[in-house]
Amino acid sequence: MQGNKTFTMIKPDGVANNYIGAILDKIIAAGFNIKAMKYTRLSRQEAETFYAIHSERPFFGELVEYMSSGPIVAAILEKENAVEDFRTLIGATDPAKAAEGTIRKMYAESISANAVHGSDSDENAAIEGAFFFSGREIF
Ligand code: IDP
Ligand code: MG
Repeated sequence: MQGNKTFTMIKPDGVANNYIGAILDKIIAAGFNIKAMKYTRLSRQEAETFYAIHSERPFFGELVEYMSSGPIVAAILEKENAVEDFRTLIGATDPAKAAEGTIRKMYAESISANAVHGSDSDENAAIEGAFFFSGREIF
């Protein structure tokens, strides 16, 4: 059975370019409910932990540096088939390859600074949500 929750971040470029409102509008218009949300910033060490799965990839250093470079918005979202539908809404990792109308196509700067994160599985959605939120912050 597909889960009904996913985890997202509006990444430092999305926040710095003042796209928080526009991105949240698209998320809500697509039928997602916000179950938890916070404006925060990752330390270097927290970014390393969050992206540990990518630690062997050549872009890991760049990714950690970038994700800790400024504030982000973290959120847990709810919708039927949330993980898959949210990945469709955000589009491909590289905005140059993302479909028209997707969040990354509209708001991302580059393959690294690509505006939003979206969990890739129900299991990772649960892990990533728990990284930022405790039970009493989730509605
Ligand atoms: P995803 O965010 O679409 O799931 P992943 O492959 O899981 O993409 O990569 C995680 C993040 O690492 C991407 O969102 C992007 O910020 C960064 N990233 C991925 N590939 C590259 C790359 O080739 N160069 C620089 N950064 C990258
Ligand atoms: Mg990923």
